[in-house]
Amino acid sequence: MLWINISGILLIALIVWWFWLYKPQEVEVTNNKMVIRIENGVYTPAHIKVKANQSTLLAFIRTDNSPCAATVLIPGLEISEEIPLNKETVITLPPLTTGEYPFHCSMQMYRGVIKSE
Ligand SMILES: [Cu+2]
Repeated sequence: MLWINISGILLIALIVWWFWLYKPQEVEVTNNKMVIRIENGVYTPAHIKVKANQSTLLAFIRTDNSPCAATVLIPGLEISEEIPLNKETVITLPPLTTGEYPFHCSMQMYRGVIKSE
């Protein structure tokens, strides 16, 4: 019986951590360019910090051959870009006002966010 209680407590701790404590790591763009890898179902990095009012280059490299991963959409900026396999594809972001700009694949399984500040 004891292990049921222990695993219950561990499960609750995990849920608390996941929903309230976990903050994905943000990566700040340096030299106005950031390389984002698309592999194993995720964007790496997925949380990108850019400087406001300044154009930024995002270079996507896709090694994930899932067809869904082949399109990156940034709805807030009306950007939709095809990302061929194993080839660097550069998207130029216009100068952004402060805020958050989510980006995702065509089915929204791969997700990331650009934070401008
Ligand atoms: Cu997808």
